[in-house]
Amino acid sequence: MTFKHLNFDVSDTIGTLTFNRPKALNALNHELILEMGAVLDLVEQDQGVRALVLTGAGDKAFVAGADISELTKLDALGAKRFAKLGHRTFARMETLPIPVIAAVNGFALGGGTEVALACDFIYASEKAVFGLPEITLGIIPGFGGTQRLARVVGPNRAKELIFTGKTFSASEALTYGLVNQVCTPEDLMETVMKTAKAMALKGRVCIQAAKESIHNGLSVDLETGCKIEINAFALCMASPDAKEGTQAFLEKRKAKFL
Ligand code: CO8
Repeated sequence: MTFKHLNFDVSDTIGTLTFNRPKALNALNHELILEMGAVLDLVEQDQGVRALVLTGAGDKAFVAGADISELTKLDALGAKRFAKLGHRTFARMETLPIPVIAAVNGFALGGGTEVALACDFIYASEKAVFGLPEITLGIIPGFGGTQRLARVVGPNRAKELIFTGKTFSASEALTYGLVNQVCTPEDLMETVMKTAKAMALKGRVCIQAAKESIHNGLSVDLETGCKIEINAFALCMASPDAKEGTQAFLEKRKAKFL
């Protein structure tokens, strides 16, 4: 399948979605978000894809936000529809049964930081620039930024960043806990792929169970979260992953998961 505003390819079980609107620094327009949904459909249907990586084409931007020229044409109801489309699409990455990693290679502003926040975790190039500058445009983050940023970096830091709209570097993002690892621009994709491949070799059921437990546990109290974990653990024990993993340990060999 070919797309107008992004590239998608699968290599060695890792899918890579590359935002590709170089003239607009990969800004997210309506069509691009629909294409992103189509990629998520493909990934969901293809058991051979074991991890998904999101990055930006070129060396300048990951995603420079929602497309501002499109935003200016929206009335309140149009804005609501567009915001809902973004929310629906980004939320699907959280429920995808495989790891989703953002490889942030440049500007990740507004919707760019928001799409990265909806991934399971972020690796960034030293050149990456993050920020939720919507306030400077007279709006607020509308693709989940007020919610996910506050959950990841805490409400006080999120308020500082959202109220000022200031940009911040990859190393600052690392200290905030927004980014897991900072790499040189040359090493970014190789480092991300190495991590993605390590995860792709793990059992499908355990990865899904761990992701669901963490994600679903975050919106409930600890006791309910622990119950979610107990059920997910039981599901793992009934899966071929647990049989293979434990047997391989006893036989002193490396596990080979399906
Ligand atoms: N939308 C549309 N076009 C963009 C965007 C964008 N977000 N960002 C950059 N571009 C375009 C520029 O207009 C320019 O086009 P042209 O060459 O035709 O003039 C081209 O990309 C290159 O950009 P610059 O010349 O500005 O490049 P610089 O290196 O000088 O600056 C920056 C790079 C700092 C990234 C600068 O382009 C910039 O500030 N961009 C806007 C960043 C921003 O404010 N992002 C937030 C957007 S709002 C948002 O994301 C809301 C999300 C929630 C939506 C909810 C739905 C309702």
